[in-house]
Amino acid sequence: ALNGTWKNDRNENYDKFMEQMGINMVKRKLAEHDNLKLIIEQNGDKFTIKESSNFRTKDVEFTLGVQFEYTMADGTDLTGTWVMEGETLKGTFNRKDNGKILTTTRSVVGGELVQCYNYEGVDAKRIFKKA
Ligand code: MYR
Repeated sequence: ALNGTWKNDRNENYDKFMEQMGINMVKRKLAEHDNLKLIIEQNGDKFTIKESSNFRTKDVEFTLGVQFEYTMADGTDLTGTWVMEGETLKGTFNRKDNGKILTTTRSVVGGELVQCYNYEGVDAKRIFKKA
């Protein structure tokens, strides 16, 4: 159900979230309108995510329950795991630079892909429409 091509349509509280992550204002302004596109392909417990945005293109592969590394567009390194709970992907990632935890979920709600984020008490959402 998560499979497909998803284009960012709008965000909720994303600026505050990025601020909590320590991202400076100039980068936040650019990131708010980064034209993020995710192509999600699930095969059993393996996922391939083709991420593209104004910043970069990147292929990410992971297996549910298996720890992997991910570098954010600003260079911040994370290590963590996605698991599936029902129809929802739930991710727990650790920042390598400070050890703090970022949690995130992905689910399809009303035909839209909703990705929720939490970091240090601040929640945000990025909402994507199917391309
Ligand atoms: C993926 O499934 O797309 C790869 C792993 C994603 C890890 C969690 C994403 C965190 C990115 C946060 C960016 C927010 C900028 C402050």
